[in-house]
Amino acid sequence: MSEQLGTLEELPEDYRNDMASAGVAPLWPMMRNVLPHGAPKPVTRPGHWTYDALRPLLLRAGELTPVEKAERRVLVLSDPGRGTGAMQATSSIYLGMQLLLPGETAPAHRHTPSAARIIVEGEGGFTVVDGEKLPMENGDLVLTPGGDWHDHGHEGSEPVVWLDALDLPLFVYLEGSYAEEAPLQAQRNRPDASEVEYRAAGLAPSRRLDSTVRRYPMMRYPWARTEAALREMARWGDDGIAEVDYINPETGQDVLPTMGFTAMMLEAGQSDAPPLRSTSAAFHVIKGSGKSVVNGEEISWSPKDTFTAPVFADITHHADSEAFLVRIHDRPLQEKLGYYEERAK
Ligand code: 1HN
Repeated sequence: MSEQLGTLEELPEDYRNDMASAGVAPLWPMMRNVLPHGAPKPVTRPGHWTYDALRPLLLRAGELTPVEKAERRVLVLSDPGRGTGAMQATSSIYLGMQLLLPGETAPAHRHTPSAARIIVEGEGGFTVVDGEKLPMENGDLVLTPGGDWHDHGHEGSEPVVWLDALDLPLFVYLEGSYAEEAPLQAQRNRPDASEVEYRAAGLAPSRRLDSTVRRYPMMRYPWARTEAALREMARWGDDGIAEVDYINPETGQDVLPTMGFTAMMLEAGQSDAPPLRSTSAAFHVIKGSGKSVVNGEEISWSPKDTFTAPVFADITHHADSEAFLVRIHDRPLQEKLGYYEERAK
């Protein structure tokens, strides 16, 4: 282990000025900022957004701002460590709560970042991704992969709300974030692939040698199937909580290149103390209530709440009633970069 490193103040002023004029700076005073010992020192702080607080604000946005003036009518969930207005909830995950009112449409666009939605409230909403109409039902996970055209519509009679998760911070950091716009898309007149090609786990359309498989073959994961799977795993599994990863049914890999989605079930009274993970995470409560402790901060959650944890957070969950949470994380990215890590507590 090296000694305490030299500081900028220790250097003569004329030398500092000459360095600045030459457009250089000494590394050693800044070294520990970018390479702390043992583990990262995240800027991200745990966040908690109750739906009780967000819902009236969203509905008010519906009165104040017509969707035409918003393109996407969204309230952004800003990381408390970065302050309100920050376009990120953790280092790698952007979160926003989006409102669409009956009869409204959000125009088609496509962009480099990928998005996924978890439906929070309301019936009759849908997203069209590359011509495929994806109904949005409570708890569903709906993907809009980077580069795919998507627009939203609403055929129901009550407000529809969903949680958007995007890998936007990463694309902004890379200076790779941009969008293109287009008119609403024509919709193919057929149910989405989750209802046709991937109706049952373990079955996929038979292919010929020369057939091509879409990169994102299934873009809607109906909640009812996730819940049924978790319930059976909880019923028959050994101790430990029931957890499932959302996967691409053709490859078995994560559903998007950088973001991963994991659903978990906690039975009433059950606790979970996962290992410290190198990923940051956002938890969305599909059903149930309970408490989580994230780096010593207690978060009491109820249905439709969202909370976050920085990288390497010490997390415990406890369910007061039977609970279902979806964890949004960046494990796919970290695995691609070769540094995903779990540390036992
Ligand atoms: C976006 O495309 C949507 O399509 C929502 O609904 C939120 C936030 C930042 C950039 C693109 C959407 C977004 C977004």
